[in-house]
Amino acid sequence: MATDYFADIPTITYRGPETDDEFAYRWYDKDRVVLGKTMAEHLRFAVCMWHTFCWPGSDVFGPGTFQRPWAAHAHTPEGAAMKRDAAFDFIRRLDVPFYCWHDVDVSAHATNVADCGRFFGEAVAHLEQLQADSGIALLWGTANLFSDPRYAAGGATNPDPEVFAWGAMQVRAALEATHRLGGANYVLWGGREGYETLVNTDMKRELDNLGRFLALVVEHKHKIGYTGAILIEPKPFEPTKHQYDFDTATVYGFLKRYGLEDEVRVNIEANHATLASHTFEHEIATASALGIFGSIDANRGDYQNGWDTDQFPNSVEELTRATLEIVRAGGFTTGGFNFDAKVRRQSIDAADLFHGHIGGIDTVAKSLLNAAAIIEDGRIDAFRAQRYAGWDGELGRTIHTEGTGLADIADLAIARNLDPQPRSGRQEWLENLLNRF
Ligand code: XUL
Ligand code: CO
Repeated sequence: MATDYFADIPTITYRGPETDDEFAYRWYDKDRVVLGKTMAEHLRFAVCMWHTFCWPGSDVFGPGTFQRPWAAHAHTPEGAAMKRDAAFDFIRRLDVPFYCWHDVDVSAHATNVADCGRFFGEAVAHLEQLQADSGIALLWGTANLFSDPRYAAGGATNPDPEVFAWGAMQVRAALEATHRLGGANYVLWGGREGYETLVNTDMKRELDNLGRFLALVVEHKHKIGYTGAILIEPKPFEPTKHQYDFDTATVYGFLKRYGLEDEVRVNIEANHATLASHTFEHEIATASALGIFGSIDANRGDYQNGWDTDQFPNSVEELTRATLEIVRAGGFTTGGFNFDAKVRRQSIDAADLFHGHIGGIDTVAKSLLNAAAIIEDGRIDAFRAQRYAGWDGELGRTIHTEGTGLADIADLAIARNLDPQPRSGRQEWLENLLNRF
């Protein structure tokens, strides 16, 4: 079963900002060198399997609106293969280097352990072939421990240890498949690792079980010799009322508690950051400061709706601030920009999938150029450096010297008769400067 669903769409190439071509990049010029690396190396774009090839265009008030040729059969092994072929055809035409999956996105639908193993095994063998033929690589794999009704009360945090064990079965298979396919990262998003009400929830036990699960994943990673990064994707709520991986800082506290802060990093999603009442760049800067920055799920929310709308990013201004933090953090190592984004329910055509991705890619690419210009200009970073310059001086160093106590510093303030004066933070001037880019 093959499909020519995308046959009318040409391969997307860079044509520059003046082009009228709707199937071209205006800013993403993959071989252009920016701050010492090509744009492709900086941005490491990935297409996600779930929104782009699995989601039917349904919402809570109505069924799917899309008529993808593979959709009606995707629960069967033949239909799942057709979906995988279509996905690689799409990614090849988009000319991006990576893709991402959940186990259930690429596999036929299984209801028992035997089919689970068989269907997923077939899928992975096929993906290995598709990757080899196309040169498209796996940015990350993950296991879906939230859609099947058996996960209604969570995966690792389920009150029933049999569900924990089912989850272990799925995650072992997905982690080993990620290893086999050369995936750069393995992601855990705790979709239902949280609670609806404390009336029925033993939080301490659930947190300990989640910590146990993560420790087992890390241990297995080392056992099989997988060298990619393990990433947790924070999200404050949705689908559960309260999720344990609320935001980057909460995840860090959790990792510290279970001794995993050197083993696990974060996959930061823009829309999850805004749901947690943070800016996207706040989450990136937090991860960078704590040494756990991993990867990005690129999308945007809606400032009026306040739920996870997963739209394609389209604000160069917002993305510039985020990209600046990524560059300041030293850029990606294993991570990249995965489009965890979906076209709207009325955008039913094959072309719409391209327009969504082209717009998102160009928005991020233009933002990288802006961030590079800001860094090359140097005035903002120079202001920041000068603002903290005292910490490189004698007093700053003394405060940080091992053995200096609170009383020593207090005595010093008295002895020197210190009288520190407020200085302008120059926010308006800096914001004006930023806007010029
Ligand atoms: C859900 C979400 C997931 C993860 C992978 O909000 O972002 O798609 O990225 O499980
Ligand atoms: Co995501």
